[in-house]
Amino acid sequence: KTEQGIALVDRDEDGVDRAFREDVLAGLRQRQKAIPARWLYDDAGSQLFEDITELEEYYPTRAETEILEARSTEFAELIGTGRAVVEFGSGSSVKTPLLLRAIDPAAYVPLDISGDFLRMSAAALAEKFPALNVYPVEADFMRQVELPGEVLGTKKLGFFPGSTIGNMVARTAVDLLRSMRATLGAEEGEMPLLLIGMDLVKDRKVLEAAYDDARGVTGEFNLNLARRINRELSGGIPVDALRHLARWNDDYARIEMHLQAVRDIAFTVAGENFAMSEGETIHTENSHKFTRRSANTLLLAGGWAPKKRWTDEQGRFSLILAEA
Ligand code: AVJ
Repeated sequence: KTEQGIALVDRDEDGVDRAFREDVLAGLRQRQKAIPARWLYDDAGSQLFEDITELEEYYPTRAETEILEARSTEFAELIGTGRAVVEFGSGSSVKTPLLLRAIDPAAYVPLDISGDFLRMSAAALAEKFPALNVYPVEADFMRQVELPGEVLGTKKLGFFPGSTIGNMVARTAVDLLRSMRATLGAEEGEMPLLLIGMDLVKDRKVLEAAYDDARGVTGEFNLNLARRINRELSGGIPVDALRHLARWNDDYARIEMHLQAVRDIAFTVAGENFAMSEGETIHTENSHKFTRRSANTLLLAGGWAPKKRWTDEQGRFSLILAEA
């Protein structure tokens, strides 16, 4: 059964997400304009990302799905049954069922900032697993989240697939990993587990193609952020004057997405004036790639001890089981 989600997003009298407005305004005031990647995922952005996962060039979803399909017996052995699966982000129609079928959990709790998308995917999942208790929670999981009373006292498995952790700089990723520990009851001595996907460093051409596909879907995903700002923050960004840019930053081991001005532009957002000269960019996303060691180091810094690691056949992507 599907319980009503709990709305925890802070909106002002006009329904504007306060955190979104503050992040956008602060980001546009910087010399290198930058907006945190999580704002790419409104309902339209989440849908576009689902489209990205089906692209030929975008290998991470297929690679991670391959691991989930191949290792179900090992998951059952190492994780066991009867846990409450807490997914950080509302589940995809492909990956989450693979995990749930492997470990037969007591409950499934998807956490997502995007309420409509959350309820849609939770409903689809509840239909696939009629006997499973599904408790969607609309929340920003960067902070500690209070889980529904129904799963208190049940051992937790956190599930954070997709290498979403790669969207964060190390400092933020560590904060998130620690919040997850708290959300999952580590401080109450519950010894939660975490199953986390982390994409791996590889050939630059493969990486850049994955984030700049021939059909331009990733470009639409990136430009949707500008459209969202115009829609939700009474913005006047001339979207036609921006182009999608994806490039590998070798020093930081990450793919960066930017929106680049193709001419000088001036616009307002939420009543504030901004300008960009030709060639200037808004940095919209980082997608960090890991090595075995850098992945382990990050997890340890966040309070998680890696226990087991799997990769796909081609060694492109890793899935790591860690314990608090
Ligand atoms: C959702 C973070 C896994 O970084 O690969 C895909 C987002 N951005 N194409 C990624 C994304 C552009 C994606 N994650």
